[in-house]
Formats: sequence, structure tokens, C-alpha cells
Amino acid sequence: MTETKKAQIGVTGLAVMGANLARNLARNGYTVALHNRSVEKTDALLAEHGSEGDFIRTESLQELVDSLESPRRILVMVKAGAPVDAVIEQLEPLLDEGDIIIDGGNSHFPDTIRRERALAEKGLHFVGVGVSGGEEGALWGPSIMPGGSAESYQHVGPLLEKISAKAPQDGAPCCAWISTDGAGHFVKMVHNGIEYADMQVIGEAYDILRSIAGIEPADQAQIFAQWNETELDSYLIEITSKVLAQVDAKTGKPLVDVILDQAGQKGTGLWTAQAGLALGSPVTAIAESVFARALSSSNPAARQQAQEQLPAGLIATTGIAAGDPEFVEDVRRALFASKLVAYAQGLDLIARGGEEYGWDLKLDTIASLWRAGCIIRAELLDDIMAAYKDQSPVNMLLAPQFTSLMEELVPSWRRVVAKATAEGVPVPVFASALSYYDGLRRDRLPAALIQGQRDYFGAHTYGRIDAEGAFHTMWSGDLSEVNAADIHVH
Ligand code: NBP
Repeated sequence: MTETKKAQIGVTGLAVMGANLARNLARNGYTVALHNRSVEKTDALLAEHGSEGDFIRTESLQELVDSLESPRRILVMVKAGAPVDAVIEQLEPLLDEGDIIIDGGNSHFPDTIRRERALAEKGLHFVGVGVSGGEEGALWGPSIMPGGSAESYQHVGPLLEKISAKAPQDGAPCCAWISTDGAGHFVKMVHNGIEYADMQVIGEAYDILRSIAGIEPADQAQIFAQWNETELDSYLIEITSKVLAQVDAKTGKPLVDVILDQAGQKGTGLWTAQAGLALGSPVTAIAESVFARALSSSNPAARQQAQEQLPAGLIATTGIAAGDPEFVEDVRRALFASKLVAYAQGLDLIARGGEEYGWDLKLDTIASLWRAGCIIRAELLDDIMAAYKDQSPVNMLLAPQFTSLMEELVPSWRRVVAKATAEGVPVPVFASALSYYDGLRRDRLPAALIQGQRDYFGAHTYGRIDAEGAFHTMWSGDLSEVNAADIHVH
């Protein structure tokens, strides 16, 4: 009797992402067992793409498990949240010690930490994998950020690396083990947070060019295409040029003018901002970009009334001639500087996350994984990778390649933020990123005053510049009185 052929990996959840990852695995020579809660998706995939590779059709999770070689590798691509727990609960009793469940969805990292612990107690591996690149990436090569135990990576790493994007610079796979349990999903979450900020700064540049320099979308499409030849070279700048060039078939207007200006979100930007708040990592550019989407969409009635009722109070400034190339260059530099801040903040959050959750994270490796396949892929990532490879800057902006760049960018950045503010064009990320930059480099921050206020109303104590320890002042109503009653608390 001949043994039935076993699959090297199983995929359950065959919506867009699962189906494309399954096809990618099969195209790369793996035998892939297919499963979906409702069998229609499995059959549709086989009908359309069954000839692309070696697939095994299964109708139940038991059949899926039985079709796999040992240790079993099962990629779960169902909707993030409760469905992942539901699938794990059904799979767990069917599996043997050492088998591996891979969650390739956008799960929240605390859930991944919880699931990994629970399954490890039962002798099963759980690998939370961040996958970026959308539908196309999943099919042709996404950026992959796997967490989980080092041991489980030995079993899943080769497959994931094989199907991942390859960096055009050196052909390296955009997949490498990040660290234990939720590290992969944490890094993917921050990737998405940076993506929010990157998209918002591009949006702000577009708005400034349109409102202040009077440049229409078709001409801006050319400008963004040119910018894509500079250090701004990135996927998001490239698609911006294409979006701005698009004409609406129905009205003949630029498509961007007929799209409702209310941005949606699915939650990973929110999670990044929440993590920044929880870990005390100032991801202001990311948080502002999440809020900018909320401002655009959460209360249309308030926006409508504000347009009619709130005074603009514009300030007269030197005029900008239509299409002024110097101003356009200022905007390009302001965009680049703001984008650098978004990356610096995101990487700072990743470093803080590593400290908090005990992950040994390599920022140069993480930057290298984003060079292809994912939405934030950009030329800039080569410099970021180099910055963290050669040294360990306490902040990305303090790596020599970026400090020297700032020399050239900052005056433009200040001019653009000042001009936009005077003209009433909202620039939440340009402006907050600049404030973050100034906050970092400021010799004395008003935090001293805040500490005084906190000690006044709550005896929270403060540190002194000239002595160690915590101090409390016996605050007097008489402001001229010397505070001789300072107490050194500990
Ligand atoms: P969806 O997030 O739309 O999920 C649909 C799949 O989940 C279907 O296969 C569905 O089965 C299955 N499912 C649900 Br819903 N509840 C289930 C349950 N209780 N038990 C078993 N299966 C269940 O699919 P997607 O857009 O392919 O995304 C998959 C994951 O990848 C998500 O976490 C997503 O956030 C992430 N992701 C998506 C993208 C993207 O560009 N779309 C990019 C990166 C990551 P059914 O067919 O029987 O209803």
C-alpha cells in the first residue's frame, strides 16, 4: 500500500490573505493542505488556482491535521480576535506535542503573548507572525515578522523566508525571527503605526501644495513622481503620484476631489498609539495621524458647522507664487523630516517594547525586513539599517547620517509649518513632529514647572539640578519668601 502524500504546511482561513499565502507557498514548491470554515472558499481557490501547485483539499480541521507531516505546521489566516481563539480551541485537541500553530493575521500582541503561554503549557508552539503587503504582497512576497520560540522558528523560518519578499538591494529575505511570543505582532503593529504617519505626512504635503502653492492634482502627480527619485523614494510616494493622476470616469474631475474626505482605520494605528502611551514612548506623529483620521470622519456635523462658524483668523505672510519651486522644495524637505521623526518614534517604541516584554530586538534587522514587500518600504530603510548596524543610537535621529541631514531639512520644515499655520492649513504631524524634534534638543523644558505644580498640589516631590534625591517644598502663599523649608524626602 502506498502512503498518502502529506503536506508540509496547512492553511486554514482562505479569504484574501490566506488564499494568497497558500498560493505563494505552493508556487514555492510546498505541498499545501487547504481548509476553510465554509468549504466554498476552499473549492473556489482550487477551481481557480488548483493547477498552480500541490494542494490537498480538506473539509474539516481533523482532515487538515491528518494531512500534515510532523511536526505539523498550521497557518491560521482567519479574522483577528475571537475567530483566532475559536480556531485554536478546535485545533488544540487534535494536535500532538511539538506541533506549531502560526497566526498570520493582524492579532493584537497581548493576545499573542497570552495564546503562546497557554499553548506552550500544552506542549504546542504558537507563532504570531506579522505579515505586511496586503493581497499582492501575500501572493508575491510579503514582509514577514515572526515571533514565537526560537525552536519553532527552526521549523517555520525556512518556509516563511522562502515566500517572503526579497530586498532588491541584496536579495536578503524580508523575514527574520524577531523574538519570543508577541514580538512579531508588536513589530508589525508599529510598522502599521509608522504607515499611518507616513500616509498622513504625504497628505499634509499634498494639502499645503494645493492650498498654498495652488498646485492641482495632475501637476502634483508629476511632483510626487519626481520626489520618488529623491531620498523620499518609497512605495507610498509612488502610489500617491498614481492616485493624484487618476481622473474620475464619471465626472472628469481628479478622482481625489470626488472621494469623501473621511479616512477609515482598522485599529493597528490605535494600538500603536496606545502602546506608546502605556510604555511612555512619545509616538506623537503616529498618534496625531490616528487622530487626524478621527477628526476627518468621526463627527461630520461638527466639521460642517465649524466651516461656517469658526473664524479663521489668518495672518498675513509673504505670498507664495503659484507653483513656486523653492516652496515646493521646502515642502519636500518638511515631509522628509516629519517622516524621519515618525520612524524614529516607531523604532523608539519598538526598543521600549523590547525592554518591557523581555525581547532582544535587533533594530537593524527589523529595518531590513521593511525594505521590500510591505507598505512602508522605502529607500530610507537602508540608511536606518546602517545606522543601527554600525552603532546603537539612543534615538534614530542621533545617528550621524540623520543629524547631518537635519541641518539641511530643519529650516524648510520651520518655514512650512509657520506658513501652513498662518494660512490655516492643518498640519498635525508636520507640526507635532517638529515640536518633538525641538523637545528633544531643548536644553530646559517646562517640565520643571510641571514638577513644581505637581509638588504644590500633590506633594509629588521633584528632583533638583544640583543634588541627588527627591525634594518637597513647604509652599508658601508669599511668593517672595525663600523656600527654606524644603524637605529632602529620600
Ligand atoms: P478576514 O479578516 O476577512 O477573515 C475572513 C476569514 O476568517 C474567512 O476565512 C472566514 O471563514 C474566517 N473566519 C471568521 Br470571519 N470567523 C471564523 C471562525 N469563528 N472560525 C473559523 N474561521 C472563521 O480575512 P483576510 O482579509 O484574508 O485577513 C486575514 C487576516 O490577515 C486578518 O487578521 C487580517 O487583519 C490580516 N491581514 C489582512 C491584510 C489585508 O490586506 N487584507 C493585510 C495584512 C494582514 P468563512 O469563509 O467560513 O467565513
